[in-house]
Amino acid sequence: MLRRVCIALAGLLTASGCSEKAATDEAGFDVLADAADSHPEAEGTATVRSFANGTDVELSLRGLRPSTAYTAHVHDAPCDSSPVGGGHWQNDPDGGTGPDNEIHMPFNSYADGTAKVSAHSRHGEDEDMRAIVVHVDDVLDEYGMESDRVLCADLRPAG
Ligand SMILES: [Cu+2]
Repeated sequence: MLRRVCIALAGLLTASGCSEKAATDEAGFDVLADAADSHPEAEGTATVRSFANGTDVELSLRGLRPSTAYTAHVHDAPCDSSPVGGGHWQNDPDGGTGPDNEIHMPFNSYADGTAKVSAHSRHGEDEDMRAIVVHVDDVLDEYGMESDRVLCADLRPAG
């Protein structure tokens, strides 16, 4: 689901009002087939607000395994790509894999299986921010998972 809004207060919109514009993407997460056994109830939403000089990401998740370590990243391809979501989005393709060039969101779920995650990047809107992928590490063997990718949310329509 894609929603773009120009942030402007009604009645205060001026000719330059859209210079403050932000692009907001709201997307729902889908459980990946390989994670259906380990995460049968997982769901949630991703909200990405991109400004000229920064991007805010918020994740709201439910149905995760309790008190478990996860990592989410902004990815550079749609959820129907192979592998799911492609690779990590990078601000600069030659800039390396550090958190200043990618958007990394390591987090732990709460005991009730929920998680609230927020991250900020100093890099602004980029059409190559295509998906958010949530990874888990420590249940792969237990469930015979071939991939650590659990959930994916498309930030933009494919194509
Ligand atoms: Cu990732």
